[in-house]
Amino acid sequence: MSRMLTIGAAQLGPIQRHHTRLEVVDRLIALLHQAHDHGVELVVYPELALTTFFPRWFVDDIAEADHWYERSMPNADTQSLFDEAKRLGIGFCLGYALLETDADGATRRWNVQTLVERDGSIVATYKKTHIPGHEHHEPDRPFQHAERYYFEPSPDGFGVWRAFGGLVGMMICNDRRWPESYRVMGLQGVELILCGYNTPIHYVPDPSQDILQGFHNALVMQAGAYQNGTWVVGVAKGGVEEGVDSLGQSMIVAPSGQIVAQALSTDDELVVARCDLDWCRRYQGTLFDFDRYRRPEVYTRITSQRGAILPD
Ligand code: CDT
Repeated sequence: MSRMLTIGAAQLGPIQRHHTRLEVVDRLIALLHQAHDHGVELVVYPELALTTFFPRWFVDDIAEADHWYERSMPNADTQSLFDEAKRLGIGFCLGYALLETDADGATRRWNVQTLVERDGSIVATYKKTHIPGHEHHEPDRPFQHAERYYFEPSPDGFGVWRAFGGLVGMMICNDRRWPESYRVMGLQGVELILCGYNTPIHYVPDPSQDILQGFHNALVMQAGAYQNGTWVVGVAKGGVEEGVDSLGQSMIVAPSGQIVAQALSTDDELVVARCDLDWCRRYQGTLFDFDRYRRPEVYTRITSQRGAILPD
């Protein structure tokens, strides 16, 4: 048996502050056309794929940052991407910042990815769960990573949806470093996890990690794929954006944990792989037969506590 899906990881190079949404959407559509030439059925774009990674700057009045957020999806700036993808019969996953007003009139700010099927219908919008970085201005840093100021952590957790002939989940950037992200989706039978990221090479709290950024990126996605018997597609916005160098190395990882395709550059680059969703069964039905081998009764700490509690 095989359920083949041809997937394109559509890495982006930097988006500078002065680049308009329409300029960026032109780049997304150029990658979509490359994808079409390769028979791709699903294109995955990075986290915050419509703008520069604005959490690197702090503004005292958060309303001054509202222009970085979308109010709806699709919207006037992105409609051409939706139209062209539908015309070509290609689905896609797009990361962006979303500003919502809730029923009480409160403003809610999210870091999201929307998954769109080949017929143009929206499958789901996933909101980022693990929000890294800091809440307040830290003037001694060479650049900020104030995601915790700009985005709320989603209360929804990790869903899995029937789409593209399989079971598809999403996560965003820092989510990929947490084994729980993959496992919660694994427990819903996930076969394909889509993940956009923006990962600065320089990790300010501990620069000894800088040289390991590529290793850690591959390590977590390969482990997450293997331990849950799922495909994982990780897609970067890389290169030097407003003076901050970010990791490329977009990759498509098989349920075996093997990298089957990887970006060579830190620019706009399409990486393609033919992914057999039935390959997941080899792992989910054997070594990682969860129902047979997992021991949830001894894992209660996973959900009952957050930080480590040391023994006496
Ligand atoms: N965008 C995002 O989540 N980036 C983080 C950077 C490290 S935390 C400052 C990441 O996990 O790649």
